[in-house]
Amino acid sequence: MHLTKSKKAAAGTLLLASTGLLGLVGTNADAAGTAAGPTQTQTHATLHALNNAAAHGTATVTIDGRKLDVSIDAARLLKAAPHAEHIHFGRQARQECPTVRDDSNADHRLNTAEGIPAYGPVRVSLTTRGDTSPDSTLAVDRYPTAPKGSIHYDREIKVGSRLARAISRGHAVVVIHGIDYNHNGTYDFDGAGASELDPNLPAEATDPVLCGRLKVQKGVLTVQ
Ligand SMILES: [Cu+2]
Repeated sequence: MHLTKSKKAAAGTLLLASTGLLGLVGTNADAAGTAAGPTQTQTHATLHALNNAAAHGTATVTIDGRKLDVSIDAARLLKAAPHAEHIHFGRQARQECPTVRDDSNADHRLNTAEGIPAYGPVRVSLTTRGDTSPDSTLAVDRYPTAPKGSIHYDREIKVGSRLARAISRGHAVVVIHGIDYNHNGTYDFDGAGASELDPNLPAEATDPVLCGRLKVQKGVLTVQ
């Protein structure tokens, strides 16, 4: 009996060891999880327009432990208006950007709520200052305002280790909000009524305009 037990234990150890090895070969970041070494993972998203917007952009998030270095460039957004921007992630979500098939009420626009099955809830509010938690999802006075229609955002943000791991595995999505449907140069209720998130805000202020999944960049640490 004792022999069987120890054999089992040995087999278990072997299995663990080989799993660890696989991890090392697969993704450097996760295998080294506990190490405090210089293990960074870089993720990158091409931001594509939603809701027939003309906007475009890119996002880069470098993960180092629990530290995120977030950098976003976007253009052709509504000028001089706040653009809420977030990192969305949901374990149950499809972990991608929504499509027209997510327009569940068939009103020919995707609001933020309709996108949640695709990109999940807000996990990080990419504010310019102060709190970056989901509490700041609609903190319109602390988001980039795109003075010339473009955003250049850079901020270092600390998050929980589980979220950091999810982002470093390529499961998170960057979403920028705010779209001037009726092209009158401002967010107003004539464009698409009230926001489903806050009836005091026009839907134009909260509907998603740009979206991209943060894909893991392989080989960025390779020395040539
Ligand atoms: Cu968002």
